[in-house]
Parts: sequence; structure tokens; C-alpha cells
Amino acid sequence: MASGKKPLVVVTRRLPDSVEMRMRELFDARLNADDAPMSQADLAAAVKTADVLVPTVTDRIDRSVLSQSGERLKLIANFGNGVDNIDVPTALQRGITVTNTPGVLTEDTADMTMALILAVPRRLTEGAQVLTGDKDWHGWSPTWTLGHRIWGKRLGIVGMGRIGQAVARRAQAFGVKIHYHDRRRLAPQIEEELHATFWESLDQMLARMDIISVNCPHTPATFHLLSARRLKLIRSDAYVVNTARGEVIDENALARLIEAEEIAGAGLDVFEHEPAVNPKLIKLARLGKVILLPHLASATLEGRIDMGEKVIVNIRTFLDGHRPPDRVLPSML
Ligand code: 8YV
Repeated sequence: MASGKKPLVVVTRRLPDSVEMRMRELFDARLNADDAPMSQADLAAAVKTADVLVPTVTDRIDRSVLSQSGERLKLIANFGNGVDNIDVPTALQRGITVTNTPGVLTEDTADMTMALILAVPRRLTEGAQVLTGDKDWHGWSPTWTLGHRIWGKRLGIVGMGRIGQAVARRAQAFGVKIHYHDRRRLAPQIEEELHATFWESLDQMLARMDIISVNCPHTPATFHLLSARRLKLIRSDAYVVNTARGEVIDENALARLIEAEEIAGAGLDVFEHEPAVNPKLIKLARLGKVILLPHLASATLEGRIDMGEKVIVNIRTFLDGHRPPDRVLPSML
């Protein structure tokens, strides 16, 4: 980049106005006013000339895109926490730094996880649809639309990072017993604070829980972590909630098991082949067995602004010649 010239920052999707305004002030920001997702060819063209690329979960920054990156591209500042949309090892090999936006979407994602944990067993969407559907409501009945109690149930959290812990804090307030599985055990004082029981064996935990919440990132090690074999271990009266990444669950197997009434239901905010949604899941949603949300867990205006600010801090720190605060390191993958 020639000195005195503002760096060319290509942002792949429309961001909140205040974030875009700040980006225009600071950078030669190429924004996406109509918010149409960029094709692989558009992304390849962008990385040829940009100094910084700001992608989102909808952009696949794969080896083929990265192989076309120009000399100038030194930073990919992801607008998002998960970086499974980026071939990080290839980027790092090419000397490109990758950053993300951890921390600022924890509470929003945990809120939505808790909403699904409540909504699925208590049949919230089914109930809400009664009053706006084709049929008339004839009033209260003691045995109609009965769900299941949340209080006293066992919640198994798969992935006890920031979001998993924030879910545990909320669930505790609902009288839920916290269990978790993670690559690493929490520090004893955090386990104590959350009254959380650690399971080294994911298989054993899955077989004993009433509700399972997936809160781990999607990495090569967690792809289909909830495989068909493991899903079969889950009790037939248990529910599965996923606000992390669709790829962590074998979605076809989950749909099959819910259809066969071998798992009671699911609340899913993410899908294996997003934005495509498995038709079997849509059918199950129509039957009231699953609740499907369109990747909404972190969708708050406040969260998006915080994410944008993090992206800007990462870019500025990097361009000033320092280590950006949210570097993605190989050990995180
Ligand atoms: C974001 C997410 O909305 O940050 C993440 O990992 O899954 C989201 O909730 C999305 O990634 C934005 O790029």
C-alpha cells in the first residue's frame, strides 16, 4: 500500500450504518450496498486487489479463492466469531493474518439458545400458531398441548467455551442441572460457580441428558461430532438444541431419529448446508416436533455494531503494525 493512501478494505455484506460510516472515514471501504452475497468469482476478484477482506459466514474463503489473492492482501478480518468459512491454514501459509469477533455475541447467542431450550419442550411455536392458524381455538383444556417441565432437567452442554458458560448461567436460573463435555475441563472455581458436572466421555453424557445444547465451534475435529452413532445414544424423551454450526450434527440422522420418535425434538438455528434446510426438518417443524430459526442467534443490532467495532479495531491495530487483538491461531482450529 502506497503511503498516504487509505487501505482498500472490501466488506462482503452490508453492515449497520454506523459501522459502514466509520469504515468510510478510516479506509477506502468498498461496501456492498445491496447486500447480495458475493459469488466465488466475486470473492476471487476482491482478494486480488484488497488490502483487507471483511467476509462473513456466507462467504466461502477457500483455497481456490485464496490462491488468487494479490500481494496486498495481508488481513482477513472476519465479521463473525466462527471462522469455518475460511481456510485458515492456507491463509496463514500465504502470510495472511486472520481475525474474528469473539466475546461480543456471547450473550445474544446464549439468550437464543435458552429461548430454544424453553420453546421446544414447552411447544411454544405450536401454541403461538394456534391463534393465528386456520382452525378456531375452543378454549383451555387440561390435557391439550402439554409440553414438558424444564425445572429439574439435566442439560448437557457440548462445548463449554464462552457461549456454553453463558448458557449454563441462564439455565441455572431455570433450575436446570448443568453437565458439560469439552476438550478441556473448566477451572474448579468456574465448575463450582456453574454447579457444572464434567463428562470426559461425550457418549456417556449424551445417554443421560434431557436436553443437549451444541455450543462448540465447527472445526475438522467437531464435524459430525454428534454422528448417527452418537445421536442413537440420546434418550427418546430428550431434546437437541443447536445454535453453533449445523455441521457439528449429522442432520439427516437427527431428522430420521426424530421422525422415528427416538429423539423427542430439536431447536435448530443453524443447518448443515445453510441456507438450504433439510426438507425432512421442515416437515418435522410443520408437525411441531422441531423449531427452526434462520441463523438468528446473534442477530441483535447491538451485537452487530459491537462486531463491526471489533473488526475495525482489528484492522486498525494490524495496519498500525501491531498484533490485532483477535488473531485466529492454528491452536484454535
Ligand atoms: C454471525 C455466527 O452472525 O459469529 C458467528 O460465528 O455464527 C453468527 O451468529 C455470523 O457469523 C456473521 O458472520
